[in-house]
Amino acid sequence: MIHSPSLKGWFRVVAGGLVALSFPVGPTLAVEPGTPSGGFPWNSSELPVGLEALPDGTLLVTEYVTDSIVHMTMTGQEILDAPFPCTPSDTVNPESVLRLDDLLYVTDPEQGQLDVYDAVTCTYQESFDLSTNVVVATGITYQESTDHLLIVDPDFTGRPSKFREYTRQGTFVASHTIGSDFGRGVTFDATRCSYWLYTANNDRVTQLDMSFNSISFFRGPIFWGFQGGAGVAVVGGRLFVASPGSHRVMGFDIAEAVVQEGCNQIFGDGFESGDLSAWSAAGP
Ligand SMILES: [Ca+2]
Repeated sequence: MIHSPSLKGWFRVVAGGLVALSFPVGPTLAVEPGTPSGGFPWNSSELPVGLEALPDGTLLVTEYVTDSIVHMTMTGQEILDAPFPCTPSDTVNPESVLRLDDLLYVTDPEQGQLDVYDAVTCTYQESFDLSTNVVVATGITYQESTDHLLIVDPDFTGRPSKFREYTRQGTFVASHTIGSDFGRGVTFDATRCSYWLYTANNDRVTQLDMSFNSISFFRGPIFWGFQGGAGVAVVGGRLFVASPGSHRVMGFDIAEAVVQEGCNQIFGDGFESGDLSAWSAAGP
């Protein structure tokens, strides 16, 4: 048995000749997770910070300077017929944004709040006080299995960084340790049943399982020559990371990233409420 790279197949020497045993189906297309792919420059003097992927594959982006939220395509073209840009009136510096149903949740680290707005009109609804349980609110995402919010808290007081878990009504539930690095942007990736977390001190994009354990990582925008990283969002097989200092949103290929188990089974069994205990009792 010999392998011939030039012929891209396996052969056996038979009676002095070569007989093909098998050929790969098509060319090898696997791309290492974390390979730059797509992305776009930010076409203004604004600094893109928070990213949120909407179901139609467009992005909400929070901007420093004017502190607005804009609505973009994956190529960076603003969607002019949507009711954006939105200027979240109760937020000093909108760090990250999450859209759930008809609401926008915007972290407001300056005021120690999570501000809630109407997702269509941008009208202010209410604020949840985070100061009791969160030192600094950076990223935010949504945990489908529990119907809860997860807020990244890098802490900065010498203790490990945490996810702070809240209900959608703003009630604190629990803290989950996610390590000693400076956590910033985060997103839940339903396709891979994982979280993706950008940590600013080491410029890493880390994939976490549903128990918040690190399972893989790749290098972020700084490694590729850009200045800083912040929010993250997943659209299909691509993960975007905002690089505020370079006025850019970078894209990374994650099509070959590990797919964790646990999410599809839950929803496939009809427990859309995410009742994990019910699922465990019933079995897959
Ligand atoms: Ca506020």
